Amino acid sequence: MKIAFITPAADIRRTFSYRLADKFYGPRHPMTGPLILGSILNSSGHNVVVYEELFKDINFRKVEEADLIGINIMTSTAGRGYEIADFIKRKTNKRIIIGGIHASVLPQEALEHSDQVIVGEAESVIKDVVEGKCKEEIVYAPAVDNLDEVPFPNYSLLKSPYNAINIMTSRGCPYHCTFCTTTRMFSPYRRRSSENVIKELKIHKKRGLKYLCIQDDNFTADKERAKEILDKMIFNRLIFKETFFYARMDMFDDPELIGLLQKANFRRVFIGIESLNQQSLKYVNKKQTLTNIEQMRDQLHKYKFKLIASFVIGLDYDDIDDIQRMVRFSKEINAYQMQPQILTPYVGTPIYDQLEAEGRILTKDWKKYDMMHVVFQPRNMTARTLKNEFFNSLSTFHSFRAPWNDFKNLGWMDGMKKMVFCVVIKFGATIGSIRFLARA
Ligand code: B12
Ligand code: SF4
Repeated sequence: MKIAFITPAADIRRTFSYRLADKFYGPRHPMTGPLILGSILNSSGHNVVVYEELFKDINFRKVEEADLIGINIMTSTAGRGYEIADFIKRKTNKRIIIGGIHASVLPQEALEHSDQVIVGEAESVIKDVVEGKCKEEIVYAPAVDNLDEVPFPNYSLLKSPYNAINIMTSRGCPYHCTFCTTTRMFSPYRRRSSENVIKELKIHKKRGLKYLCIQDDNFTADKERAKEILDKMIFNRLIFKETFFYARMDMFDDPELIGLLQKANFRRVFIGIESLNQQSLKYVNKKQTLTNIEQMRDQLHKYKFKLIASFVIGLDYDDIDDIQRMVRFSKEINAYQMQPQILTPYVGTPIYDQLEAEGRILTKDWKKYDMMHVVFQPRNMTARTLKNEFFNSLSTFHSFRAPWNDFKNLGWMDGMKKMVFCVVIKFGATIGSIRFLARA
């Protein structure tokens, strides 16, 4: 059977300017889900292609050649996914299956736009569903027990451009922050063996890709296992031009781990600081304190990490001062990027349940659930102020002076990249703010 998987992209991300900025900025990598499912189906004799709308417009004439179309949706892309599904159905009446993190929490909604929906990790059921042996409209798939048994994502199926590899060495995270969706989708926390990870990395290295993105929600959750993987990467010379990963700030508690991360060129790290307000940290169950944050600040200057400092803004205990403190702190620690994320209550999380019960959800237009729109009523400020502070914080952090320290600390290339990035973000934040105020 001919099968096409599509991962749709949000409207803003399909614009020419966004794609251009993405191209310049660095690693562009796909979601691994469809590449893994494609790999399973391909080995069963099906003819599979995978499209990522993020990187290039999809040629729907080609998609229509398939007998079955699989669509992968997260919340902010659900609307676009449904548009695509309805369009293909109207035009060709082809079979459509929807899956992914959003379909897994709202399967009935996804079923309005498809023939079948798979809830959860689809590896164990995809073949039976595609081959018509599993006929339920909503199929509940169990979490994969042994991740080492999952086939590697097959990048040769991908028909969209990319320049980086996305690899997941674990699924889920042992923590349970109240706003986090992945710990609910990928539960319980599971790990691949280091041998299995190295086997996959060797294949990617041979293919000559320069960028590696470790997309585990928390790569250093199990520090001993992370060290084992890093050790083996160094031993096998599996070093990439730049490796990106997500971690918690407690990674700085382990000097041996930091040493190995540096040696393996794991340079770009995304850390969820979330808030500089102790009450807010407790409210989101982050299990980290202001003292931990100060300890990280004192460690950071010793190492050459390109830190993406991520914060959730608009939490119930935060006020405007906290947002402004975030900008000052990000500058103080010389964050390579400051990423304020407007609190987004995803369905299925405790934060969503709380805000829904309090009647504070302002819209269920999923396209706005992208961490850049205010979709709930904040407690200590208006929705308008929160949105404005989001733009202001981006504009203030990305000042024209911001890259100078990076030239000094990280070198010419990263300094230049940061400079262009600052111009783009400052410009984007200014335009965004003007458009928002004009509409309000
Ligand atoms: C890689 C990634 C990206 C990449 C690439 C995305 C792309 N190409 O569209 C980048 C960095 C660009 C990105 C961007 C964004 N992302 Co993102 N991303 C991820 C990340 C880290 C890994 C995805 C992955 O490979 N997962 C591993 C595989 C195994 O899981 P999977 O792909 O979901 O597949 C499984 C199931 O979903 C299912 N399945 C998947 N596809 C299909 C298809 C069918 C037909 C079926 C039946 C089943 C099925 O089976 C698969 C195997 O088990 C996830 C976090 C995570 N842990 O998943 C966040 C995540 C998906 N992203 C998220 C968000 C919010 C965003 C942004 C909105 C961020 C922003 N502020 O702009 C944007 C939106 C981009 C867009 N497309 O418009 C959230 C989504 C939350 C939600 N509930 O919707 C997540 C969960 C991160 C988080 N911690 O909150 N992202
Ligand atoms: S530490 Fe990160 S990945 Fe883990 S639950 Fe919290 S936000 Fe989610």
